Amino acid sequence: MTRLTPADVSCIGLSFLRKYDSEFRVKTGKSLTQFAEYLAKGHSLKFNEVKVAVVPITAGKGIIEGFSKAVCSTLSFLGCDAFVTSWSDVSGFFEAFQNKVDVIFAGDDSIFSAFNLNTKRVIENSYATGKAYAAALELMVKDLRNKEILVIGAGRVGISAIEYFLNKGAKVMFSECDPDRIEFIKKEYPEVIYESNLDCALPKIKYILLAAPSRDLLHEHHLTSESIISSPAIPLGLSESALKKISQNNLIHDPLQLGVIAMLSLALKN
Ligand code: 2YG
Repeated sequence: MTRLTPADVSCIGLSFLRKYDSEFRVKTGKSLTQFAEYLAKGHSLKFNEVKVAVVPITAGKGIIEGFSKAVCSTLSFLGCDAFVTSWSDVSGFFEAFQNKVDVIFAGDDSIFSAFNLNTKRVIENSYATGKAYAAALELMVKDLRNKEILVIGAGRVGISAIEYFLNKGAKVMFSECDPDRIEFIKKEYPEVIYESNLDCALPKIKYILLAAPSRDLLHEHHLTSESIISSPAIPLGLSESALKKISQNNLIHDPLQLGVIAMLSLALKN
């Protein structure tokens, strides 16, 4: 699983999020708040009535400077009463319970999750991120029915996105280098077509969900000006020439925000 760096998250504050929100609206037609409600299948989520604690976790490789603050800023931007606990780990959970929060966000090196203390629902970041980036691609493509979508990377994020696309009637192809993952997808999702060679699949497939965390995976010959790319993967797998080839309004990519928004939305939806 990709581990974010302080450089990935240090910029994520309220003014940055305001700019990100307006760019997201141009690309998808929805604000981040409207997107959160879209993910909750239209349930109106009263974010300003939700109290959230973000608990820093020192386990394993330890705290990522700025990570909890970035999560907190994203949640505050949606209107939640969000704070980072003064204490970390179990003490931080204790502090969250003392403050009678509705949701706790916390992440170690393996799992980053939202815990809804009222409904006992737990939403893991990879699952939520896959849904978020699939839904963002759907909004940019407008209608997924019978559209060909290529999912690059069949890890937890890619699988979550594949399920979203299948539920929406899309024709899904996937690309993956790990043989065990390839076998898993062929067995669990037989209707999903394996593309062994990106140079054959692209640029004929215009809609791409890029969930493989590798640099320079896609180059200009893989894309056209009509390519639409939704990329949760860190680092972004487009080469300089590929980035120049596509319209910036046809690319959705961020290190953390959409995943956090989807975690909250899915944790709250009843
Ligand atoms: O509390 C802290 O500061 C650290 N224990 C957080 C560690 C998070 C590790 N996980 C990641 O960096 C990413 N999987 C987070 C989500 C990335 C979304 N694209």
